[in-house]
Amino acid sequence: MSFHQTKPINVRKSSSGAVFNALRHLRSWRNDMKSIWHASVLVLLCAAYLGGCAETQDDDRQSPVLDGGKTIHTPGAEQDGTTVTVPDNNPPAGPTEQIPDQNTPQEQPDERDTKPETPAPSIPLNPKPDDGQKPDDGQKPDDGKLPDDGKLPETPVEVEEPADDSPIVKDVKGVPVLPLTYKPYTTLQLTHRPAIGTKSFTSADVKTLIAAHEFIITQKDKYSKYGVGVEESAPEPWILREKLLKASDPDLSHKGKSIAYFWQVSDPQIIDEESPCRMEGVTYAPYVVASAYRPQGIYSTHMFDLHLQTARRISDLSTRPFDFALVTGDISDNAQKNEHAWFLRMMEGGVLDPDTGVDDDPIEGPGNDYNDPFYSPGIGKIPWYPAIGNHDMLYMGFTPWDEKVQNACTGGELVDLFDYIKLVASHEYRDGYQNGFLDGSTPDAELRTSGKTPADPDRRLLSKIEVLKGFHDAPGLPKGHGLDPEIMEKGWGYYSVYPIPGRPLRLITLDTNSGEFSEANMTTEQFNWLEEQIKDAESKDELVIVSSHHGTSALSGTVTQAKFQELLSSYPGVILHITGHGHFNRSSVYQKGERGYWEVMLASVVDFPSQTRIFEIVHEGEGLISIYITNLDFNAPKGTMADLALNYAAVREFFGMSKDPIASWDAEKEHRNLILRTRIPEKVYKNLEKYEWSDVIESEETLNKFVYQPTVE
Ligand SMILES: [Ca+2]
Ligand SMILES: [Ca+2]
Ligand SMILES: [Ca+2]
Repeated sequence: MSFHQTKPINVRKSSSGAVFNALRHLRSWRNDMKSIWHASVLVLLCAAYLGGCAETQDDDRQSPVLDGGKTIHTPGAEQDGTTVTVPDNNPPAGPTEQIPDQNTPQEQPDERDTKPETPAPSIPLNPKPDDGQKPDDGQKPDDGKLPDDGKLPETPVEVEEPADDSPIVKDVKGVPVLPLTYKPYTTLQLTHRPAIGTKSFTSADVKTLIAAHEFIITQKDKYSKYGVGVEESAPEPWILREKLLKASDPDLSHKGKSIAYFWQVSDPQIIDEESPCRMEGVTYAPYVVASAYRPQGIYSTHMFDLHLQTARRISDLSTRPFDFALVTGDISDNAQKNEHAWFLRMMEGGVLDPDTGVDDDPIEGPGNDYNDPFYSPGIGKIPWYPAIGNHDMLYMGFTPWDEKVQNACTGGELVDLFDYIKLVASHEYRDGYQNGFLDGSTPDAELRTSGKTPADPDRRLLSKIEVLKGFHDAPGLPKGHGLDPEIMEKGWGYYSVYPIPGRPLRLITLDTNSGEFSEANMTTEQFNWLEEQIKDAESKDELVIVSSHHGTSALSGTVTQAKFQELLSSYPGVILHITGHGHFNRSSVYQKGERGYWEVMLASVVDFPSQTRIFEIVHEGEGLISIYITNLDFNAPKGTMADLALNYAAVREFFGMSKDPIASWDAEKEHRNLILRTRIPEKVYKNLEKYEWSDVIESEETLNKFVYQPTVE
């Protein structure tokens, strides 16, 4: 293997406590822009590469978004959960209002807190010797095997603990399985932080080189020299958030019952880097839009597979497996048939060859480069429920496609599709921008902005209905994955299910795609359906969680953000809205009087910090609910391709994705590992009490008890 290994280095701690202020950065961003046209291109790339701008822009990522592809407007005040920032078109809530109108759930300033927020104590609900080991009862409730396909390996493989943390190397019938670390860990044990600089080059030196374009993002051979990548960092204990409680609420009864234990993964954006209709060429444009290029993109399948393996191992090691999994959209980067197929193959389990066009082996031999086949163990028997995202159905996630785009994607000529984007096509600087792709025959996947590439009919872009049917017909559990054929026939992917059969917990999955641009929209028809679902749940005293690809802040159109939030909070059995799309972690609360719920957004798989998360809903007794949220980094041994991908993902943050990636990452800690508290009505918890639930709180008893020794250099 010829990896440019980025070694962990010591980085001076950046000033912590950076206050998010979207508006301030928006203004500075405006000042920095050299032309409206340049802004337009950034906009397109933002949409194309991030899943959309409004939701992707945190404090450091502000840029405008296209409105219906025609005009430019500033994004809504993004939910950063720390400071309420309000752009001009969204006046701030009046002092007497409790609902920030048009502003997605924002955590209110501390003075509104009814209870102080403190690091969550570890609650020993079922005290047992804390030896960091799971009881070895040899009784795995789920061996993770699918019933009859015979494809899956024995899991987990029992191996002797190695002296060091060398990876478990396995293969299935000669096809390599991407290795995991010997021991599992969550971010309660270990995190990865962006790093820049070495003894020879300070972080300031390297930033100067980047600003002067003397160090550009495609120069992978310089990453190690300049010390850009990740370093191992401190564990992150849960932060307790009790904004929805009243001071009069009783304390924990310590009689917790685990109602639901599930995994969320979002925005893997599986990439066929050899596809000729990609936009990597803009990296070399006059203004060097470095974010158009993802150095980690060639490893997108590795990143997703490692996340899948990491989560599944934890499920297997828990007292009970995950009840279900949520896949909150953007499973492909460009809606291509092969990208979808790779995702579905990894979910199912089996051999995956992430190569397209002609068969390449850029580094001779198996299992040593991004285009080599590998064996994915799959998600096993964990039932999974998808929410469709904009990248699953639009060209590069931001615009409907036509025959011209389709032909460009499946053809062998590099066709410059910037001509196709009207906003850009006529501008004087147009010639500097072009499509580009990565050469899958070269060890470092070199960027090509001209010439031909071997064509591949599997690069065909899928229609929305094809994507929905792909989810519906995918193997694994449950049959149909929740999708409602009747609603699908109308072109929509929303549905409502009981994810734990026979239990009064309802999952409502929304289809927030406008179909016209990257941002969200909701038809009146879907809104009315949602209202019916919520009323039905209320009549049956059920607990409700909502999932969707887009967060509320991305919602525009007839169904306003306020109207949507008002509906979700109309029934206090709705406790949680789970989203993706933004490529960062955020938490916010919507509160109106006695009512309210939490909205939580998960980072993406494809971009730094590349995390998934485990939720656990615990009924603490008497209607008090704790929602445990624990983020996962994929457990990749050092030096493996997935580990390299995480380093590369962090590198990209230093090339224009964030003004200060380290400070942003530190600040985001407030939205990663959390315990969210809320209350549910008496009739709902009395209903829950009619059923038997596990009294093992997996977050406490399993996740918090992993023992992982960080690598000592
Ligand atoms: Ca490939
Ligand atoms: Ca190829
Ligand atoms: Ca190879």
